[in-house]
Amino acid sequence: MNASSTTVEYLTHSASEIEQALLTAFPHDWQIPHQLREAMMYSLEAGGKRLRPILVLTAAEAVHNDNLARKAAFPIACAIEMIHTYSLIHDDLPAMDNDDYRRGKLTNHKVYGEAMAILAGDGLLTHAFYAVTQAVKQGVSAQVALDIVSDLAELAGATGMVGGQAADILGEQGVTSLEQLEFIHLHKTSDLIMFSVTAGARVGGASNEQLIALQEFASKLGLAFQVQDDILDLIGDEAKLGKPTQSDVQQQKVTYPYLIGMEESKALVERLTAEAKQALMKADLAKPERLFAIADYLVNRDH
Ligand code: GRG
Repeated sequence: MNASSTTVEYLTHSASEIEQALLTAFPHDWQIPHQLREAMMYSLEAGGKRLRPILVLTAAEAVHNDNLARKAAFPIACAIEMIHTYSLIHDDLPAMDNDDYRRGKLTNHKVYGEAMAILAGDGLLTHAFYAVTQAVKQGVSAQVALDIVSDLAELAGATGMVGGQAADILGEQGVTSLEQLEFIHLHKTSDLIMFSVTAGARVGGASNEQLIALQEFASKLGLAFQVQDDILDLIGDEAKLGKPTQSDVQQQKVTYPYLIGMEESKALVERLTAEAKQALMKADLAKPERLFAIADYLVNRDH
């Protein structure tokens, strides 16, 4: 991929590289019950933007401008996509959102049944930690791999995404304040984005100052991504401005447009993206252009 390729070309190319890598995530000679392997691969191969793994690769290259850092980051890119995929499988279960479709395909439990869908999620979650350890074979130091394992547990687990999901479920009876909503989004969505940027930066050999600036970038970007997601959901539901749709009411779904209105939400996405880009400037990176472009792309995305 040369430096002049467009952002869409870059994202498409990176997504297909990640999809290739995911195909060999579970070696073919491993003894895995056939249906479990199929259920895990069904969701891993179901598409999606691959945003989180792309951020891992792009952050590594941004800090250390060569192809080696990017290459070494692949196992970690696969790991975060496994975590993201498991969270979607579990989120779609009858006990949670009870969804029939995801990424235009039947949800995992609709195809393989609830028990196998739970196990497919469990298998992906556990394997993600194995995947991180494989980065050592690509030249990542054991200390950096250990730091990444620790970040992953913190940001994906009870203090991170799982905690955000729990707060969301517990708050369904009445999320009324922006603070509550921000807590949910920061953990449910931003934390995996935080992990991706931080892990890539660690692989690239970021200094402490760079890590701090990149983490500020990630937290603003993650929140902007979620507010934009809320906006797109509402547009997709042919919603009325600033009012909950019928399905929002049924699911008691409280979103940014619901709490602050559509125009305010759009302004918030713009503001958070601008702040994210300011933080990126502070990081003083070797090759920041792709990260800037991803921030712009996300704010303008329509799906
Ligand atoms: C079940 C532990 C557990 C957590 C679930 C991911 C999640 C937490 C819930 C899914 C619902 C949701 C809208 C979460 C917000 C994060 C988000 C916008 C997920 C969708 O991510 P995209 O847009 O999806 O990157 P693709 O399909 O492109 O990968």
